[in-house]
Amino acid sequence: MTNHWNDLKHADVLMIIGANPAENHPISFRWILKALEKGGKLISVDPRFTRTSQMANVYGQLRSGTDIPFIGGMINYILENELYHKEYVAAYTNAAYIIEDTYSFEDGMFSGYDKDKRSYDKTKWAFKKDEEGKTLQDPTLKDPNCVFQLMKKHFSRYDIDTVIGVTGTAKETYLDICKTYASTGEVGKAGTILYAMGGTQHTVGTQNIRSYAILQLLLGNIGIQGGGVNALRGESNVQGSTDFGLLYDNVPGYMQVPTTAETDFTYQGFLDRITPKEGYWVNKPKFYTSMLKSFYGDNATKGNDFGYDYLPKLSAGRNYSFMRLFDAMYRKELEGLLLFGSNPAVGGPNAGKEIESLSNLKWMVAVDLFETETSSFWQKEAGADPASIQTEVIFLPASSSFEKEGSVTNSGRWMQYRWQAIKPKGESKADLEIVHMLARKLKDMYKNSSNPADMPMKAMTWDYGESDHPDIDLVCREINGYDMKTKQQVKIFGDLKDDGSTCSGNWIYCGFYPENENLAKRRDSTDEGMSNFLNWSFAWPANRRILYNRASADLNGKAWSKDRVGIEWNALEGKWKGHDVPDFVVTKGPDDPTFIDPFIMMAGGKGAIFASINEGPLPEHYEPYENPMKNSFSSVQLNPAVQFGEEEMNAQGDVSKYPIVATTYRLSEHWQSGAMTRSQEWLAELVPHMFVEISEELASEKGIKNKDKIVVSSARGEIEAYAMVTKRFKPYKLKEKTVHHIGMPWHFGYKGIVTGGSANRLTPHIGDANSTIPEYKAFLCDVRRAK
Ligand SMILES: Nc1nc2c(c(=O)[nH]1)N[C@H]1C(S)=C(S)[C@@H](COP(=O)(O)OP(=O)(O)OC[C@H]3O[C@@H](n4cnc5c(=O)[nH]c(N)nc54)[C@H](O)[C@@H]3O)O[C@H]1N2
Ligand SMILES: Nc1nc2c(c(=O)[nH]1)N[C@H]1C(S)=C(S)[C@@H](COP(=O)(O)OP(=O)(O)OC[C@H]3O[C@@H](n4cnc5c(=O)[nH]c(N)nc54)[C@H](O)[C@@H]3O)O[C@H]1N2
Ligand SMILES: [Mo]
Repeated sequence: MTNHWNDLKHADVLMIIGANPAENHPISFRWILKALEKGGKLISVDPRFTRTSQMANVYGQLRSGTDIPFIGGMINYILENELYHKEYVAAYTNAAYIIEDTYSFEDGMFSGYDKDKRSYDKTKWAFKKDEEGKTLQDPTLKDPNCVFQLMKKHFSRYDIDTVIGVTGTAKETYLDICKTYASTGEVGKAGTILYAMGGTQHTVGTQNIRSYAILQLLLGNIGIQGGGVNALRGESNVQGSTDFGLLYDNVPGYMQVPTTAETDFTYQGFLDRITPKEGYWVNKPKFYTSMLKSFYGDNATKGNDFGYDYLPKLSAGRNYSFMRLFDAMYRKELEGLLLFGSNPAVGGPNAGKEIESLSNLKWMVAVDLFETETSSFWQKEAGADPASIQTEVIFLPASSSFEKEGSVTNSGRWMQYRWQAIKPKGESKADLEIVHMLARKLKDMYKNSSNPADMPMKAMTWDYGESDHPDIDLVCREINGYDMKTKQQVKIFGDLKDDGSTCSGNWIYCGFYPENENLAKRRDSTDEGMSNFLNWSFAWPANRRILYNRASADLNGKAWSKDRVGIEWNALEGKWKGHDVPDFVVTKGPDDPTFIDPFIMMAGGKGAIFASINEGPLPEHYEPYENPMKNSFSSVQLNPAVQFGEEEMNAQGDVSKYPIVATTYRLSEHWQSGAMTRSQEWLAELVPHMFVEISEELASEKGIKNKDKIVVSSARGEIEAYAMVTKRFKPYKLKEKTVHHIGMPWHFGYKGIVTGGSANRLTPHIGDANSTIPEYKAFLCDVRRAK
């Protein structure tokens, strides 16, 4: 989230697209209700009428996989009717930047495409620079090669009739949504966008979110109270784990993992590659070196490049995301797997094939609260022949969240400490204890080795106490960072150094533990204004509650709205004041020539309307991997930058055989792969069966009645489920034809008190061109009555 949960109450209009917080983030919904109580308007955009839709003033139905046309049409409406926030767009975004003449866009393709690699040469879309290396700009936004004009041209193709022919939305509803949301472009108004998996789990997932960001920049909705692009994160610590390098190509603090490419042979070469020439990221070497110091302590010296060579390197050009790891298992390239709290036999895409992959492992260690479908994939009940599976499975019982201490970070980037509530049951241990014991054991085993390959293990510092229970306070101090000589805690990331004199495990959390107080433990609920609660816990970065808050004020530093002051320049006192922690030195006024623009992490400090990611600098619609119709916007059917994995894993269904569009979603009563909730009597009783929601029209076409047993089939497999005949789905009237749409939860498996077919037996093994998140939300299937 650029903003945070409590801040939602300040919005004039909230658009929830690709998320269903009333059911999946129910506690948060109180802040949304507070906005509505004050007269705010709620828009819900979802293929299915949800409990969130039920609370909305306007509900827009769209076919799964058509968010870019939906938002693209809104962008076009706003540009055509000049409803954007003109001063904001011109000053705070890269709308004025001039693009090189090598940029072009024709029939769905940008310039610079390499067909064999399925990738683009992004230098073709570069900003045009003058001799001094400064980006050329046209503040009048009239130059035909400036971002504003290129964007205008690009989205002019997203006219309302073409859009609704693709999304299937009713025209009056669509116009109502355009008008209602565009009203937040007025100076002083605030609109927020909330999204989650309905937006991301697509082959165009990243561009879906880019389209929300462009819309928000046009309306001047970023950096202000009640605005933002707000990702409703998933499990309680999904935000925290991503911050700490969960993704395969990230180390903590959103920095890159080195690769085997030539540029990365030396630390300096690597730093040169990953450090941009402008924006706050110029400080990356300070953050990276401080991180290496936290990893290797005194074994990281200037002479050995701070232990850079100890870091494992990614094979250049290889992708190590979730699906690609299963591909590698399928090809028998992986021997072993450590599984900490994960149940891919139910939660993974094309789960049938992923289970086959598991059987190619020599060993697997599952660390979990329960024996899941994954840790027992070799059993008869899973449809396997145990005698033929050689994988050795070791199960380690884990303790649950209530049985251990530590912090979790919520979607609003608030790091909140949780104390242990009860002692662990039986022999179960906290994940941190398991990792701690393993690390200590490994270090002991390697301590006398002289093999250079063992140096990383030998050089690693692991000073969290001698007992099996690590001292979390020491972990916290190291995450924050300290001066290597004095051992004084660092106060802010601005104090980190690239000469090895400081350490910090994660620069974005630097400052949560200054001196002797762990701010994640703070619980002062005094609101000093605008619900930012600056003394409650700690928000990264630097306890800032709203990112890019410079944009909450105009060029002169005056708040756009007196009811919604983030920060404001106080000329009398010569400093920025307000209700948040400013993004910059507080005494630097708006007239200071060295003043940084609001989007401090970006080149030139400008919000990126134009941003070069893998499939292009502007979002363009491509149909999902499996789709019911020809792309109306170009002759290019699938996102041209999507990479294919193992061929045998990604069977593709054709519309002639599988004519129905399907999506998957969550229920309040169940949690994820269901391991936890299907083992819990009360929740199991509330939703005891796998079901599929189908429209009345489809039901009558197929001769299916409510509660009938049906079979749902896709190119990957089939499952049985009960039919729930509902008005929540309607057939979609698209340009060429009418298509049926169904939806189903993905919480079921064969373990636990209640069991049922797993939706992921049906889903495809293909994902987004940037993040590789699987396309769980749009695929083709067919339904029939079970015999
Ligand atoms: N009770 C409960 N709460 C949970 C979870 C749980 O399992 N149970 N899981 C947690 C986790 S890890 C996560 S990530 C979050 C996820 O939270 P959400 O993203 O809210 O979860 P979903 O229900 O998967 O998807 C949201 C909506 O997207 C819609 N959708 C499907 N396709 C499209 C599309 O193409 N475009 C648009 N705009 N919408 C589409 C679906 O119909 C659905 O209503 O929830 C968290 N909260
Ligand atoms: N079709 C479809 N598939 C999806 C999605 C979808 O929308 N549609 N959503 C995707 C998303 S967003 C997500 S996040 C994934 C989730 O996929 P998984 O992470 O595989 O699913 P969970 O059920 O959350 O698995 C968590 C496991 O952790 C265990 N556990 C709970 N607490 C602890 C603990 O403290 N320590 C340890 N070691 N174990 C613990 C639980 O018992 C459970 O077995 O699924 C994805 N799969
Ligand atoms: Mo998630």
